Amino acid sequence: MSSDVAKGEGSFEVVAAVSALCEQARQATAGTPAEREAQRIAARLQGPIRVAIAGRVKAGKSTLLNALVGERLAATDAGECTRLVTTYRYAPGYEVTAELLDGSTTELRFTRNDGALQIELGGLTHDQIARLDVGWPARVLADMTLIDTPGLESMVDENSARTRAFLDHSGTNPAGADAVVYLMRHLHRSDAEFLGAFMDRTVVGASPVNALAVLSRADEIGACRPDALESAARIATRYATDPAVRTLVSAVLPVAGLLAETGLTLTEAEFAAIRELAALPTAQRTALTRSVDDVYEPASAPLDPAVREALLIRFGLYGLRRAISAVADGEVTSSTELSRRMVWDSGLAALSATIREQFLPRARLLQARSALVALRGLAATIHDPAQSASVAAQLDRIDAGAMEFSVLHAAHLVMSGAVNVGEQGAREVRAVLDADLDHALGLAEGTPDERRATAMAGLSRWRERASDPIANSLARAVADTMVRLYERALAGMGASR
Ligand SMILES: Nc1nc2c(ncn2[C@@H]2O[C@H](COP(=O)(O)OP(=O)(O)OP(=O)(O)O)[C@@H](O)[C@H]2O)c(=O)[nH]1
Ligand SMILES: [Mg+2]
Repeated sequence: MSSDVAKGEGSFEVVAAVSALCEQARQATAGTPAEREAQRIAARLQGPIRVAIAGRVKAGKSTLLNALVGERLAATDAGECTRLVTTYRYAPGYEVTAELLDGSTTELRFTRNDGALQIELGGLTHDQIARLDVGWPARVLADMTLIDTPGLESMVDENSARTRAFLDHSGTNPAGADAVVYLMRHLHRSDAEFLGAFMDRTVVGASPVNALAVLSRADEIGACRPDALESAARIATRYATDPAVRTLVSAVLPVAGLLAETGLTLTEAEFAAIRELAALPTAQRTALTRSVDDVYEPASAPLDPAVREALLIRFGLYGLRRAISAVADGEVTSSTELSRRMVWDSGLAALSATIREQFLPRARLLQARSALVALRGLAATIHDPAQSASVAAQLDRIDAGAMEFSVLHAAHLVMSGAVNVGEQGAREVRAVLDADLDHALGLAEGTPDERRATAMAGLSRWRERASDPIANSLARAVADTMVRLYERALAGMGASR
């Protein structure tokens, strides 16, 4: 085994095997409607990782997506587009297409209104459209395709059904996403339960290896008080240790998506308006932003009420107060500085970093797994029984034999808390998921004898666990995987001597 076989970018063996199987499935379905699905699976395996943004209605999903991209692409109003799954992927130019329920696609016209993308459905209604696809030359999208999903209202309503169908990782429904960012708005018990139900019932493949949670609209916590973001951070930390949450996601990060979105798309006109409000006497500006109603109060400020309303929509009450006082106190003196301040406050940087650290190194592996699940669905639809059986048999072979999937499975068991291997053991398992094997196992440095001794020590540690009579089968599976990794590393050392 090459030393980087368990690493995301290095998972060539399993990706190559799955790619070859995609091609076989394509040939077996040539000329049938399923051929397109085979092509789609193959294309997804090659493209960037697909990250879905999911959560309840109005959790702030579209706003957060815009913040991640740095442009106002996803609709945050009440229009029809919020009810559709929309994929935002990198393209050298600008293009918007609708995939209809009958499988055909049609190009859609779009405009930009005050910087916000507006898609014209051209007479189509949302119930004719399976999903929208937006190609856009935004840098972030070169690394990951982002997918906005309709809000989950309940586990039964139609919009939720679309989201669930899209994310479903089981049965015949090929999963549309390789990883999920799940937004929770408030820390009501029901949100944790909802997260559990959502993950259990709809994203069977989701686990701490490919799911993060965001405590969204963090600025609104505690009625937008000045310490809202600090409270949000504390609550998110507490939430992350809740067993019901920890088994499903690897982290809970507080983010005020609106602050980030507006910060990244701030206009000079908006800054000028903020500056005008900041110039008011202290008592007057405090009174102006005491509540949402006060902002709307026609006689209360120099600006046109429509401008104040627009500011409220763009900044939120917390953001408006914060921006006005930052300018009034001289903390920021230009639109660039205000923009930077808002993005900093929002918590976006930590989320972006976590997505990059946790999803990107595993991207190829997660994609290979998604493709495998999708191929399983496709195999069942291949008419020629011999071909269908051949594809299915190869799927089984890859599934059971690929070391990479064993590593992914072990990481899932450890990170979700299903198996306890101690802190050091857990670090080791997580490391082999993301780093090249020698680095992950501490075998990259030292003399050959030292490296061999380290590997032998690791091997005996995990062998002991693997043969522990009181360990359950899951714990043994994790230990067996680690034993195999150390054995291979040792075999590699033998060969290089
Ligand atoms: N104060 C504040 N408001 C936010 C934040 N994020 C979103 N909002 C507001 O919440 C409302 C819903 O935001 P969206 O981003 O459309 O939420 P969504 O989850 O995509 O909503 P649906 O797609 O309709 O389920 C909008 O009015 C946003 O401006 C935030 O971080 N802070
Ligand atoms: Mg939305």
